[in-house]
Amino acid sequence: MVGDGDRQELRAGDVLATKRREYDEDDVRVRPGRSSRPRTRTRPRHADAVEGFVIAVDRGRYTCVLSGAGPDAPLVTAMRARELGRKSVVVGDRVGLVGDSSGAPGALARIVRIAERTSVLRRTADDDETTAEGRLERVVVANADQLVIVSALADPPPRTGFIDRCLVAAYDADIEPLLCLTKADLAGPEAVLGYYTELELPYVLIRPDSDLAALRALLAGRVSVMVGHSGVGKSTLVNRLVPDAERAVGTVSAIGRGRHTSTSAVALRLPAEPGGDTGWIVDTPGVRSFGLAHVSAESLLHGFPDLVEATVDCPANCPHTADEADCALDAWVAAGKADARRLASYRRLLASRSGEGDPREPERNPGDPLAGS
Ligand SMILES: Nc1nc2c(ncn2[C@@H]2O[C@H](COP(=O)(O)OP(=O)(O)OP(=O)(O)O)[C@@H](O)[C@H]2O)c(=O)[nH]1
Ligand SMILES: [Mg+2]
Repeated sequence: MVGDGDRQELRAGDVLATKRREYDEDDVRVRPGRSSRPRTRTRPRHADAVEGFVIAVDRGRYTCVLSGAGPDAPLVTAMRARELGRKSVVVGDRVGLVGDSSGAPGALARIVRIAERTSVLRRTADDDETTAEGRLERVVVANADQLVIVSALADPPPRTGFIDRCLVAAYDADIEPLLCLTKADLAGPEAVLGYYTELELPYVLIRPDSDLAALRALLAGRVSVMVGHSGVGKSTLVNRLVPDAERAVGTVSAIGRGRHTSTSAVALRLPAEPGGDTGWIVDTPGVRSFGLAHVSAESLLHGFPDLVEATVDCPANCPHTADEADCALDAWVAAGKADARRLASYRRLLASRSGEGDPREPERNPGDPLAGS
């Protein structure tokens, strides 16, 4: 929303342009028309702001790289300017910086504006929008192009319900999903890939000795964010992709849960591919669940492109639940057009939003390995 201050400033700019035209006839030809002039939210006193990209956030300090700066340029530490109000700044944000942006030791810049975000990946602590926890919405990362859903094939076992939730979040945020199956040395991918047959979901398989060329090609020139349970190998992978990343790597305990080794999101610059742009990979802390309270019931279906087509045959306002006799999804699955487990997963998600289902293990689907344990 444009605040009053901004509107005034736009008007002031318009007057200035008109006046200048009186003095310089050439100006009329070169200046773009009024309507095509880009609207700017720049406050005059920050006309000197430089653009930065937020790569880490830690206790009110934001680490940024200046746009256009090479990999060896110093990092800029910044704080938020008061005028940002309550707007949060997250990893991936493109910001305007004023003050000392030299990156010299002890230098502190100020973030005076946040560029409009091209995407916002959100999650809530749980699914329940009626509780404080459920409403607590976290922005995981801004401006990501790709969501790398990292799932181990064993230790911890894959949870298709979790992957399904990440897919919902990706489609909801308009971020392309990529399934990254790690620990392929410990178990085969057949069960997980079989579950997603109808989806044409891009995927990569990772083992400790695998060549990462295919993954590097998919990451080149884009901002990708990794999400996954603790212990699935996100930081291990980042360390392989970015040789000087030095991300801490944890051990997976006997019960198959990692220890949340990484504690905050950090964006790392990927080595440039020959002739290509550099890209960024965001390592995030492991999450236990991916709450979707912020996603409307209708939007949930967008995470299930293999089912969505069937719903044109549903009655108006069909809730798509199992007890809705005329829901077209059952016939669609019976005709072999989608996997019955995907429909069950979708309905479990619907149920979890209305407070049904098992809140402790919302992401475990019955067909998953070790699902019964
Ligand atoms: N066998 C095998 N082990 C792996 C592989 N990738 C990672 N690991 C191990 O899995 C454990 C956890 O790896 P991390 O990279 O710390 O996992 P993470 O996803 O970053 O975990 P959090 O930071 O807690 O979210 C480490 O002991 C790794 O050595 C793999 O491909 N195969
Ligand atoms: Mg980690």
